Amino acid sequence: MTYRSYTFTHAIVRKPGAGVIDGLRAVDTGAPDFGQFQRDHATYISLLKSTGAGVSELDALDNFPDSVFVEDSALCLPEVAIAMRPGAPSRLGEAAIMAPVLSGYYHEVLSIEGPGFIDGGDILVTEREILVGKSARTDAAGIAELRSLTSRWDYSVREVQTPAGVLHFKTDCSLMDEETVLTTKRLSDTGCFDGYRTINTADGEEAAANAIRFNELVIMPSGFPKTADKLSAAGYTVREVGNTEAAKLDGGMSCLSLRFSPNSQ
Ligand code: CIR
Repeated sequence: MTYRSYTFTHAIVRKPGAGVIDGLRAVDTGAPDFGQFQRDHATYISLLKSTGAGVSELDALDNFPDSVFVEDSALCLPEVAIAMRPGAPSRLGEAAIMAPVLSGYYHEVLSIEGPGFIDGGDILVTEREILVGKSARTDAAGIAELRSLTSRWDYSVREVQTPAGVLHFKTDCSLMDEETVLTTKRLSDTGCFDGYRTINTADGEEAAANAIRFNELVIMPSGFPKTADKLSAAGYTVREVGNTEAAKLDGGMSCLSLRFSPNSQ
């Protein structure tokens, strides 16, 4: 398969544990329903698998309520996997647990050592660069360390700003193809996607921005019909997954997997 920033041979997911109901949230809208969370997670996994990718399903981690959101623990590039340094104290330990898993796929696994912090959810890898949003979880020192680690492979890391009150940069955007980003208007208005083609989420459907392009599919949360129609009209093959329970914990489609095509395989 030709490498593209949206074609993947593998994904890693982690089963939600019963403790997921204690996950972090910006606003408490009630505890997630564990059974519904599990059912939506199973649908998500079956969609990833339907594209032909190998999906590794890790066991739940009882001591880490947010560990179902595996994206934040690592960045997976074709050449290297890098364990992140999550900015929430309760999540810091998730990266060290993910690193040995990634060693099963990569010859080289590096780590952000600190003192800075960086969450995978703040990182958007496109064909031409790596955009990283500063946020409440990701700081300039974390971004600088990522820049230093990836310079060996000539990656260009660009620091941008996650909108105030938005958890992660990718809460508000997703890569659709080599030149197209699905984004909220509040994020595209910052100019960070100048030079890309952008598709804005429909008004009132900002929560649809956290979707994933995974091989031939665009996997998005259900309940955002106008944005789904826009994407279908633009030629994407859209699949919807219930996300009501993960959304109570500020999580969505990208957070639930690490997606990658390692060169070493
Ligand atoms: C957290 O606050 O860390 C989790 N409740 C949600 C993480 C969502 N992850 C992501 O956007 N990449």
